[in-house]
Amino acid sequence: MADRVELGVSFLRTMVRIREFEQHARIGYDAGEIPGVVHLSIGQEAVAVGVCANLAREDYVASTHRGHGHCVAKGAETGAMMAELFGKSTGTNKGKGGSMHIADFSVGMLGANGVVGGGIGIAVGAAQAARLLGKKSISVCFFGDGAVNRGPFLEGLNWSVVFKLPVLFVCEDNAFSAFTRASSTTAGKGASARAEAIGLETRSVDGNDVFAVYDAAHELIAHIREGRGPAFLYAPTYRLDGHTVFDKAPYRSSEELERKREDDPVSDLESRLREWGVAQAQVDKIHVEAREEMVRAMLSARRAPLPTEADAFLDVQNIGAPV
Ligand SMILES: Cc1ncc(C[n+]2csc(CCOP(=O)(O)OP(=O)(O)O)c2C)c(N)n1
Repeated sequence: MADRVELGVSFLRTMVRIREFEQHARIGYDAGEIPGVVHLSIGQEAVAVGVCANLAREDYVASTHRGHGHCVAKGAETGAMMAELFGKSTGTNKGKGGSMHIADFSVGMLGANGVVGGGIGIAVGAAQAARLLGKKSISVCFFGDGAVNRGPFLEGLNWSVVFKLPVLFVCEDNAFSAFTRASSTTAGKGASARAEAIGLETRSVDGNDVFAVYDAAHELIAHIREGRGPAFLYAPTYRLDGHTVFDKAPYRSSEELERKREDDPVSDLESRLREWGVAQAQVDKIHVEAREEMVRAMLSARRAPLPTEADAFLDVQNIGAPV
């Protein structure tokens, strides 16, 4: 039990850091300091944390357009992430990627990306590369419910089974595909049934319960590491914010939102930890430390220099040099 408490505290720390990061990103966006589009994953933190807690640094993660949580959970440094959102040269991608394209290869984060389902091919490719290079790394691919209706889903899952690749596919079903209820655009029995039909080992769990996610991912990752092929985790959760920071989500009722707020994965975990004897002071400290970390990240992002015009021509392919 002591191990579970310790694990729960570490889950809470990462979940709160993700939430604070995103709340500060919203402040930066509202203040006009962050260019581009920002998609928040507030309410979905348990999926990122429960899965990534099972990974080693040399494992890979491919993400979605809603990728801050996956990056933090995989170990990316929040100061560099915030600077990336601000478009600054100290960012994870020297300010060229922004919120939707954060990558940090040093921790195995292969990148957020703006193409729905785009991470699937990246994760499968990374798993195939690991196989060819004789590395032990596995790949995890996070994607939304919207991606299961796109071609890369069928292609990626099929390929991974044919080649028995070390990939965990994680479908984070946050109930919406942009402004549309995902249930209204997905035919048949849904994501898990499709994965099962293709031959993947599959589990469904409550995506707001970080321990349920952790335990299921643990089992599936053991299956993958034993060389028994890819696996699929279906994790229904809920997006508490709009699709992007400027979406007020008029397509759902305030009653629905209130009901879902009562199942907030962060406060659910806090209640469980208190029942297990963790002091409120310890929980409060986690919040204070996360807030301080993100305030520091904001301050250093603000002070950091923008990239120069010449930097636009570095680290890119086939566009030639400035004249
Ligand atoms: C190939 C492609 N089609 C359409 C879009 C526009 N688009 C951006 S996000 C989004 C919804 C994606 O829903 P889901 O995969 O469930 O992820 P969520 O936004 O719910 O996290 C769409 C359709 C896109 N980015 N890429």
